[in-house]
Amino acid sequence: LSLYLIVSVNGQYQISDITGVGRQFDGIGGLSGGGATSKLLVSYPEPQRSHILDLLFKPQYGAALQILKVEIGGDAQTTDGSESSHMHTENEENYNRGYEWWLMKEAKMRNPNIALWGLPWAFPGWVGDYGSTPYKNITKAANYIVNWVKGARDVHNLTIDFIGIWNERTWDNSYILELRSVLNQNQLQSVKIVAPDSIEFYPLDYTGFTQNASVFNALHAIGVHYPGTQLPENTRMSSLPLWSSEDYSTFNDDVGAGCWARILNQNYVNGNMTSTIAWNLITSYYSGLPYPRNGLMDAMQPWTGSYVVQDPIWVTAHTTHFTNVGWHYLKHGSGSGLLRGGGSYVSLTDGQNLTIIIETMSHDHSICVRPKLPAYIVIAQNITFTVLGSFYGIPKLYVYKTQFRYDNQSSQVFEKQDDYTIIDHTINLQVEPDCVYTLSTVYSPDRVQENSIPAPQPFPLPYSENFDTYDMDNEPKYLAQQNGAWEIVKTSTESFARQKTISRPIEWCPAPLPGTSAVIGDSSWQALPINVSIKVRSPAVNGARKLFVALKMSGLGCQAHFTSGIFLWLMPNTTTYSISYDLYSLTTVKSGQLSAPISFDTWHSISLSTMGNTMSAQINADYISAPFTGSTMGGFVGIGSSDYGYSDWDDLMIYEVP
Ligand code: 147
Repeated sequence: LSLYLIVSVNGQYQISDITGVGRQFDGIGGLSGGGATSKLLVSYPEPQRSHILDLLFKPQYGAALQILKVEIGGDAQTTDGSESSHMHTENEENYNRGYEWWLMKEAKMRNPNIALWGLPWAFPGWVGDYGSTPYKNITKAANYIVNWVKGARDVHNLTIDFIGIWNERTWDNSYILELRSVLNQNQLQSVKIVAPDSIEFYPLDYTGFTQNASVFNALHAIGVHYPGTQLPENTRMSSLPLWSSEDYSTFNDDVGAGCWARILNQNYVNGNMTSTIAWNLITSYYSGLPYPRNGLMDAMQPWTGSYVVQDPIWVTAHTTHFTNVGWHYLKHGSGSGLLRGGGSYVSLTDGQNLTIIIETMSHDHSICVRPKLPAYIVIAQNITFTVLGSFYGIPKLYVYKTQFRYDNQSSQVFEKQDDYTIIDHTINLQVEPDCVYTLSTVYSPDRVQENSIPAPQPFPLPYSENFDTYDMDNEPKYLAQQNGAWEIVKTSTESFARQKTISRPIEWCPAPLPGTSAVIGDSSWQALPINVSIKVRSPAVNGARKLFVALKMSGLGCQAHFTSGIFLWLMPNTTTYSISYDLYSLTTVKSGQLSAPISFDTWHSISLSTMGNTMSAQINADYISAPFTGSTMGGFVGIGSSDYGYSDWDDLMIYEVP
């Protein structure tokens, strides 16, 4: 008998607004960027691209996200690549680079109420007078960010709702005040500042941050990262909205979905946080880059249109289909709280409607990337809710259920159940571990079943790219810039890709690369022959000093110190070439002289291949061959430069293994 007592527990809870409601619900969002996480999405074929965007943004359809947060590109590596700045240099502005503008427009098209949010990771060097912080000249930095907000409005007709400071780096109170004042000077009073976007779990006490009354007044919300659902007591009681402004970052299997379900509820229950943003929105970066499958769903097959709708999408739906930003949570103990048998419940209302979300994620099935999750137990439980106040007369609720199973039975994911008829103002539920339930007066249709998703295929070979089919300033498809910014340049006679970052950015990575790089293809590629044409200007007009063409590039992201591969290096205006197995060219394994220099301002044809134990290169008319003794790891095809400066690239060919 005693055995039975410990496997199930009863709990009684009130759902009531008699003593008022809790904090305002500010929405669930996804983060595109930080960095380059949506790179492959934009080149998807139709109709798959539209299907995917529907799954992310269309109300009551898939994730139905309420917020889209994007990176404000800064030309430097920010996790899975670099995103282009709208001002590579102080004297130019361009609002047609990259894919975040496109993504924001697609999101708005599907949900005009979606909130938009911009946050920088890296900055172009000039913003900080070529130092390592953007706060050296706060007026310059504020103007740079406000330009991005104005570009969104004037070029794309997008209204930016929120703007941040500097992702996970120091904040500066005078910069926050300056940003507020430059926004106001530009009639952008409606653009709200969220800060500091720092990592909380160290743990950081934010009261010092908001003690300054003018800073407090300049802020709309405190945004913290990976809070593990907790905040220090004095921060948790702040009258400012508290947001988990980056969270999740977990492999998107059902444990990842469990993580997401648990934090979506418990960020409010434990931490008073009323908005949670998933890093990242969608896995649209090559596998082989850091944090694989950390998106709410995967779409990394633009060449086939293949994608996977993972369960974090449907966990999101449990909240977003049944709420709107501006609703209120019910208070702790009268609609929101922890469950006796483990797990949590939250209730939200607009004054009339009621939505209750229950999650019972077990410890091992809801571990997130960070911080460490303390041990706890979840057991089966009988839950009784007594419905009071404005909700007293509600006759029935729609019910949606997810149950993740780890016992060879199939999971149920966001399945509509029979309606629940409320008798005697009482709701009774028997709940197992690893479930999410939504009970709501709001109806949402059954989960959409995706049909005819194309099968995945390896990167298509042979592959050729002549950069002729783009508009000026477009970022070339499939070419995943890792540091720097590649854009299409069109002249009356030719069209090619140019790397356009000409000075060292204010980097975000702790151990940044000294130059530029971009990769394409597949992280498992071994022996491949490639051809590419290069052209470079003199350093006097910002040409790069040393270019590379690479095979087998691996160890990317912020780990540039560990990037290995076969790197063929060429020095413009000289006859010197060299080969190294690392991106920093620390160990030269072969070097020599060409019969003619890599002259400025003309195209040079380069080939590189490996076969068995031999690597070979052809540079114009010169042929080089050497034994290959480097890493056996596969990797991408890559191009780039040892420093910052223009480099031009054309006619890239990647052949099948002969
Ligand atoms: C965050 C970044 O803001 C994202 O761009 C992305 O890199 C994400 C990946 O999980 O992580 O930054 C963090 C990186 C490391 C830690 C915390 C946040 N950490 O090790 O505690």
